This record gives sequence, structure tokens and C-alpha cells, in this order.
Amino acid sequence: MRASSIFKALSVTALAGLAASVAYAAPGVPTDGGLLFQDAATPGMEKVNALHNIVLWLVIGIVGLVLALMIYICVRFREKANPVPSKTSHNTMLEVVWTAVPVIVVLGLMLGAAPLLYYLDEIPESDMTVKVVGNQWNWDYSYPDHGDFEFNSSVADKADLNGAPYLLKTTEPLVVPAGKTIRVLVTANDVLHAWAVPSFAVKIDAMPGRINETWFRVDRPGTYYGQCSEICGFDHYNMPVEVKVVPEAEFDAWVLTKNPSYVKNATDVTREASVQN
Ligand SMILES: [Cu+2]
Repeated sequence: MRASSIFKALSVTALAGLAASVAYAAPGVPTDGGLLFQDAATPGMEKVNALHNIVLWLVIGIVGLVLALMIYICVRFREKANPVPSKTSHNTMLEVVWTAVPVIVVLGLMLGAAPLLYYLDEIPESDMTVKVVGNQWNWDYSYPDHGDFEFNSSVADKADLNGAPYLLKTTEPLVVPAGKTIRVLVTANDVLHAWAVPSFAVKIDAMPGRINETWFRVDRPGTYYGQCSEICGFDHYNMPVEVKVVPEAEFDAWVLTKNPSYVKNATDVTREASVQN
């Protein structure tokens, strides 16, 4: 094989490797060598991604500009080329510009970020609530709208993975219906934890004695992974979050396996009955 064709083969392999490492196999799952964020699974994460992509280019532009200016100054005003040093010490116009431009940039960043923070924080009209309780080192999930049944979700054994990612798969995932706005109440039993799912743009502290709330809505059924994101002790690395998003009918069937006496829309039925009376 000639040198040029070896080089071509190598570069094709490298490009393919790069493309494979950048592409994500599925949303909600981290990939070895992956770059940037995981694919967005919620409208909130889509907005975070969009803002991030703008800010990233802005940062690249600023860094590039400052670097270019520094290189220019180092070359243009070096000692060798300027045996008689300049005595310039002020330039009012320049000083106004280099003060005003960063202020405008920071204000622009604030105008982009503040509405997004409010959007993520403000819980819209929700379809159902789940309660999350952090323990050292696993999660308890309960469903107050579905008869308050409860179960525990711990890290899955290596032997039970079936191809799912190690340290992310759990013994039992949080199950929620697709296309519904889920309100999440988060607290903890012992120490600080944080319930976090990157592809949802959700990361919220779980604090003993306090209930924090957040929300998400996932339209695409699938399994999404996260981790406890507050150092909480010895097995902190060992308390993954697994959220399984399923079509509504499948969710209803799953609820019945957990709580056979649950009647869907029971409150609506009662309300209709009372209206008729
Ligand atoms: Cu934790």
C-alpha cells in the first residue's frame, strides 16, 4: 500500500471514529467520548441547548478576538521593532468601548438566560405528581395521584444489566407517561442528594426537611438516565436515576400492577355523579 493511500485510510478511520464518538446512540444515555450535551428529551432541555449553542459561539468569538489582539500587540509593539517606546497612556474612546462592550455582552447574556431560568423554575399546569426521596444510597419513588404506592430504586447488579449501562440502570425505574407534564417533589431522608437527569435539564437538590419541586415533560417514549448529583457519601456514585417514559396506556397498565385498586379518573367520575345529582 502506498503512503498516500495509507494516510487516506487512516484519516477516514479517524473521521469515522470521531463521528461515532460525537453521535449519540439514544437520548438520555451518555456515550464514551461524547461531546457537548446529551440529546434534549424535554422542551426545557431544548431551550438550554439552544442558549448554550449561542453562548458557546459568543465565547469562541471573544476568546478568538482577545487572542488575536494579544498576538498583534506582542508582534507590533515588541521591543526590537520599537527602540523608542511610545508614551501613550490614555485613549478615552478606546476605554469607553472596552467598558461598554463587555457590559452590553453581559446584559445580553442575562436577557437570554433569565427567561429560561423562569421557564424551568415555573411549574406549568401538571398532569400528575411523583415524589422522590433520596436515601444513602438509593431513591424512593411514590405516586400520590395514583393511590400513593411506593417503591425503591437502587443501582442494578452488574449481572442484571442486559445491555443497559452499568451504574445507570436501576432495580426499578421511575415510570411516567409520555406527553404529560410531571410535577416532581424532591426531598431526602438523611443527607443532601440531588435528583438529576441531564437530557431533561433537571437537577434539583434533595434536602432533609424541605420539599423542592421541579417538572418535566417527555414526548418521546424511552429510557433516560441520570445520577445523584450532590456528593452524599461513600456510595454517591452508586445511586443512579432511571426514568422510563411509556405511552399513556402502558403507564395505566403499569399503575394497575402496582396498585390494583386504582381507578383512573375516579375524581372526574365522582364530580360528574355529583353534578347529575
Ligand atoms: Cu446521593
